[in-house]
Amino acid sequence: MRIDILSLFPRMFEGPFGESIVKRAVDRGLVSIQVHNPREHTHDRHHTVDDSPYGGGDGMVMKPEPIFEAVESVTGLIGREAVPVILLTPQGRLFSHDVAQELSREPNLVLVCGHYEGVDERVIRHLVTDEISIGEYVLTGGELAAMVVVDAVVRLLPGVLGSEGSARDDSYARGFLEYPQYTRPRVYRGWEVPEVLLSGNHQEIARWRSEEAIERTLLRRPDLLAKAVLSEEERSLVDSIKARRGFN
Ligand code: 6GU
Repeated sequence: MRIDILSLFPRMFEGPFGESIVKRAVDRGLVSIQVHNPREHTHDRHHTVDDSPYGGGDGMVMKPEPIFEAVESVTGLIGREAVPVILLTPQGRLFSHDVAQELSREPNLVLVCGHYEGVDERVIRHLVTDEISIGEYVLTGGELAAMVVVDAVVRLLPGVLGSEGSARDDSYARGFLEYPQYTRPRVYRGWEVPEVLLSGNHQEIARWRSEEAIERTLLRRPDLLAKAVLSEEERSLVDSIKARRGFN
């Protein structure tokens, strides 16, 4: 996959993409991530990227020309049509595991980080193909949101997660929250690891984990369970946990 990001603050990406799993994915050639500054696509002496809004009002609006030209230079490099151009904005559709999976199937993504009071509407109407928000709060810009999207998408790419875990088993992919995990020591400050995990009985361990995951999901996120696709065994576990815990 190739990801191109347009941002007025390219250095913000150095930390998150220069560490850990995303960095390793880049180093192994599983993904290429390029950050471009629209300011380099201005033609005036002051490299102007924003201006006051027509009609008046507070704040500044990102001008269309540097964004169009930056995106066109990128899509020109890729040399193909129909590349998704995604604006990160609180106006967008809500990001989720499903959206991450959808994006992970694309060979190319262009992410545009919005700033100031917004982006000239012609960018949205005639250049952008999708708008994404990462949650119901307002950030100072789209950069952190772009990092979140890239992180969630890259870990789904084939080969990125090795023995550290399989994306297929993600709690959100299965519709459950995760079961509790423990590691050594067996007793820490008097708190013991659940006996079943030391039993060596893999069938019992698997059942305990399913029960814990289901119980936790029932308590914290019943909405997830409502849309989870359950095996017959999981369905009967859900019913027995509900009965035991007094859920209806
Ligand atoms: Cl994508 N951008 C900004 N500025 N704020 C946000 C957001 C994006 N998603 C949630 N809040």
